[in-house]
Amino acid sequence: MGLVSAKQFKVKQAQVLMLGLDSAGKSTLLYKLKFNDVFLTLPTIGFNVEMIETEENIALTIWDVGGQHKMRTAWDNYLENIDGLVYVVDSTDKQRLEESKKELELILRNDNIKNVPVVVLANKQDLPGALDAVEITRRLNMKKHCHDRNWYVQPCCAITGEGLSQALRKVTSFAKSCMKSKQEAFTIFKQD
Ligand SMILES: Nc1nc2c(ncn2[C@@H]2O[C@H](COP(=O)(O)OP(=O)(O)O)[C@@H](O)[C@H]2O)c(=O)[nH]1
Ligand SMILES: [Mg+2]
Repeated sequence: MGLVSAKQFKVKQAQVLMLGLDSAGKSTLLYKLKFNDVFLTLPTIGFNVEMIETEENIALTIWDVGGQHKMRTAWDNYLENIDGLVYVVDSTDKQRLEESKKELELILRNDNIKNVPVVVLANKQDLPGALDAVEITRRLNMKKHCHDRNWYVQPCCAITGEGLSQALRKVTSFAKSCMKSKQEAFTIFKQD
């Protein structure tokens, strides 16, 4: 039997959903974050899930859900009770950024993720012609669609890991404040 330290009991669990079009790099990002390694990925059927421990007494359970067209209708099923949304875009795929924006708009309209913070990962920054964070912010119309929640656009590369520690820090702090406001709302609800 292993000993469990008091510290471990204090670790909070945050649920983070990772979405984005197929081939944006979601699964590569998930495994880079978890194992600090690059794996050969196949198109995700269903989902992958990994728990990532952070330095701030919070463990993120990250759900990576398949992004192919036929699977996007299932995204709704994963939107309940999440503390953060990570939305991944391929920063070089200018043709599909419009499609990606529309999918993000659809998700954000869902009542289940009202006020849930969003971190956009502008992935594949290692490739020539990758759009920067300012341009991705503009093309996804973030200021309009996310005016009612915390949001951030982080440029990154899933292969080298560039930008991922900043992304993880942002997701963690957003998820923490999301959990805190849910807890406060619950306490007020109980008092009423
Ligand atoms: N050059 C480059 N390729 C990447 C990057 N991230 C993912 N890829 C590649 O993009 C392809 C799709 O990645 P995958 O993780 O399966 O995308 P998913 O469908 O969103 O899960 C794979 O060939 C990855 O190796 C990146 O940051 N840079
Ligand atoms: Mg995948």
